[in-house]
Amino acid sequence: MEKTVVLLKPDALQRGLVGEIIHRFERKGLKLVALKMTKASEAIIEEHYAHHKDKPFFAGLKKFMMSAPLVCMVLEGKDAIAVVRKMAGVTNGREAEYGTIRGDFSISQSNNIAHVSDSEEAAKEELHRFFEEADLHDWDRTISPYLYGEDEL
Ligand code: FUP
Repeated sequence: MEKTVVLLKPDALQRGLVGEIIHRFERKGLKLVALKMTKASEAIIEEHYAHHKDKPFFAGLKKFMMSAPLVCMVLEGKDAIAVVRKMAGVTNGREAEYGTIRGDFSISQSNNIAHVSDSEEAAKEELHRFFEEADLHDWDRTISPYLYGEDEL
């Protein structure tokens, strides 16, 4: 099964939305395999958003991402990367569809509640960037046969 990384940003933590968002992922059927809080260093944020480092909004983005701990999780499931991207909605909260996390909770392009992996390559890199091997839990979810068809498992 595919793994994807979600980082709940400081606005999610400050606004008390962490439980609501994890609840959405759990109800969807995604399996939580890692969950932790971490205060991101400047170096980690610069690496994570390296593709934006010359943009005018970069200093503000960095300040925002370091203003409170991040709630970091790894979710597992069939096509988890695409499923979680769809649940998050597009980057700009003002344009994100209602029913998505950003569409329901954000009115901003920068303070948009969550970062989610956007490709297999990004998911692998982010997993190594934000997690240690010991953070990952390979637990047996007994209800999996009820969440997926036999051919999907
Ligand atoms: P995403 O893949 O959805 O995280 O989106 P991007 O890589 O385009 O953006 C990364 C972060 O930069 C997002 F959290 C939003 C922020 N950003 C801005 O603040 N202003 C912009 O014009 C574009 C992105």
